[in-house]
Amino acid sequence: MKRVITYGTFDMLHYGHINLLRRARNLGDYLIVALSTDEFNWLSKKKKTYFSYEKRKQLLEAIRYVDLVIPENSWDQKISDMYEYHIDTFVMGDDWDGKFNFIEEQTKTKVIYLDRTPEISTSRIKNDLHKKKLVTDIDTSKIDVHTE
Ligand code: C2G
Repeated sequence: MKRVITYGTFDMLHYGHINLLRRARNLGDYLIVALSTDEFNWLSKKKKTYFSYEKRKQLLEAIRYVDLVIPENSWDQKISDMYEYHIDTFVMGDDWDGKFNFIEEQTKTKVIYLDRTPEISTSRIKNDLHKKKLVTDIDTSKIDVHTE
């Protein structure tokens, strides 16, 4: 069984995350997501998430590509994770390109960076919602809404 792992915050889950998770899962037979805890997000990424760790975990566990969700508590857990979970392939979006090559140098785990999905991000969603920019490619005047 080929085991794959990826790490992230996955706040306000969107299709960019799903694209990443689907491609990561397709690189093996079993996908683990190391999900950043609320404390790690705040202390190490200065990020405050909309959804708590428990809610983000619940969302990820509902995705067909995800087999196991574990906590990411520290930048420094990756090497031990590779051994503890017998990981064959480590996957991240290419906004992290090169940042985790040390994993391939120090373990038997292969490191792969996948293209990020353009134009979508959690911060973009927050900004657009703030500016009330909702779905623009539907001409609502053409929608024939039946009132029940
Ligand atoms: N991603 C993507 N396309 C997007 C947005 C995100 O492919 N449009 C990918 C990112 O490259 C990352 C994953 O989805 O691989 C999760 O993204 P974030 O939740 O933003 O994760 P990040 O804050 O980058 O945390 O130790 C690693 C960190 O925990 C990564």
